[in-house]
Amino acid sequence: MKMNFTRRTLMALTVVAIAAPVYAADKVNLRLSTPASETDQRSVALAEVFAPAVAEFATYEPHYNGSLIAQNSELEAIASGDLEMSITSAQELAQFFPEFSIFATGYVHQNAAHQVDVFNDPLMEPFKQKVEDELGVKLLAVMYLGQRHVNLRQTKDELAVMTPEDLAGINLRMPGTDAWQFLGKALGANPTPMAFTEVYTALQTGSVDGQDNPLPTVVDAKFYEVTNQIALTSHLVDLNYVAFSKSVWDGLSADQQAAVKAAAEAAAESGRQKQLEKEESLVAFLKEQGMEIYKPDLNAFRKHVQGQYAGSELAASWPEGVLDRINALGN
Ligand code: KDO
Repeated sequence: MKMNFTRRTLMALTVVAIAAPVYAADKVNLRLSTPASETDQRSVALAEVFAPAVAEFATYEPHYNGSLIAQNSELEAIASGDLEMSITSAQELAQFFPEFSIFATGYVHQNAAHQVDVFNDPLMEPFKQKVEDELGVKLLAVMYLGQRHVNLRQTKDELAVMTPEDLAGINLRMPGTDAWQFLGKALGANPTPMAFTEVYTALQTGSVDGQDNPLPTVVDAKFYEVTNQIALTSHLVDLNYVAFSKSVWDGLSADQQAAVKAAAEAAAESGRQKQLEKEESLVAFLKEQGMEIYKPDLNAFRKHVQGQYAGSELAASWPEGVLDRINALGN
């Protein structure tokens, strides 16, 4: 865990980053690191929409599958000037700023449009400002990852997941930060921390019983080859932010900054629409692959998950009134 990564260390790293912005030839070189694959819709959107829109003054150099920086270490890399961009998560940000766990809480965001409304609402300003001031990272746009569901090796005959009680003792891989682990427990499972790039093999060998991710990720990462069922828990309408180095940003002209922001927003919108389409269409594909896909008792899951967060240490870090404001922006 990086909770001991103190604010003072962050400030020091930010100063280093300010002193050494990364430029390639006379264009800014923007290295992006992500655990996602090249074919993931967020990667595709950045390569096809973001990169050409900034090509006049920037080169875009993406690194996929965690090949440059390991999952959950990208923000530190940006802070220390070793990376210019990432597709970060609220869970990762919560390692530094616990209040970000509010955006990583089960059954809070209602859908993709709600995520955008929350991201653009004034309620986000203090969150964004803190990340910028203390980590040297600008959050440019919100990307839609999708509705996360429980995806298991067991067949439905072996284990039908209707309520959180059915997940008791199930080793559910969750990414390795506190906010993720909390969510896994809140679902009723036994969460096992693991990097995304290790999940396929862990499912194949049975070292975990399952994992949670949106349907497009289950397909992109081919998890359907090594699992048998998906219980449509929709426990997290998951998001990522386009994270950008503040020191690089500060070296750009006002026009270039505007172009970078607009390009990130356009890429996010393009990726969001494609991801939504995929969530719809992939149910049929996954069924054709032999996956059993069904709806559990959503009220039971929602009630259990919300009950776990209420009064928790995570909830104690949420600024007063923010949850109500998020809810008010929903349906
Ligand atoms: C994952 O590790 O399950 C996760 O879906 C978490 C997300 O925040 C994000 O890091 C994502 O992986 C990667 O981009 C790979 O899709």
